[in-house]
Amino acid sequence: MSDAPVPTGPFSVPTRLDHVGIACHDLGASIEFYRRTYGFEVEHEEVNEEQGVREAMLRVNGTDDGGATYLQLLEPTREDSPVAKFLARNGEGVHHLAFGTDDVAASAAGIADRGVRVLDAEPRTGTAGSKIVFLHPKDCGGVLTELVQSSH
Ligand code: MC0
Repeated sequence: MSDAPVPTGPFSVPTRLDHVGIACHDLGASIEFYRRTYGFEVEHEEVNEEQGVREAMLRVNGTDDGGATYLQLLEPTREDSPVAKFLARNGEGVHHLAFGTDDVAASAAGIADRGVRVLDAEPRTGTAGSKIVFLHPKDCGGVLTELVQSSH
């Protein structure tokens, strides 16, 4: 066990699981799998050119006040994107986890202080106008991790 203190305030601690990102080759087929198998419906779809993805958010539980949890299905829009590289290397599957926070910049700064590489110097735009940063998977036990601040 480490003697390092468990992070608490004033550091802005992530408070919930926002989504699980899943890489897929065919967004339509993947949406259909989750609809047919579990009854999950698409709440939102968009293309994020900066990240090189076409994506669908399927709500698993929660409400519309920023406290919901989603599956995020991700199909690459170009070959040099992170999701295309991931698919070429691993095939379809879980790509990242995203934790929700009220203040993504403050959470990222607190986590950087704990020795984890933050991949984005400034928050970028994520799903539905959210603010996001990614943490390096090699500093997070092999899990690509995102911090997300909902737009609402
Ligand atoms: C790569 N690695 C992963 C991984 N991607 N490990 C776990 N999960 C992943 N998803 C590992 C590789 O296996 C490799 O390990 C090492 O990291 C370097 O990978 P690379 O692809 O060769 O190298 P990089 O450095 O070019 O890219 C990796 C990195 C990148 C994580 C830094 O993919 C990145 O910046 N990702 C953040 C942005 C992103 O993923 N956007 C797409 C989702 P070995 O052991 O072989 O060295 S966008 C999104 O999700 C938005 C829309 C949203 O939520 O709103």
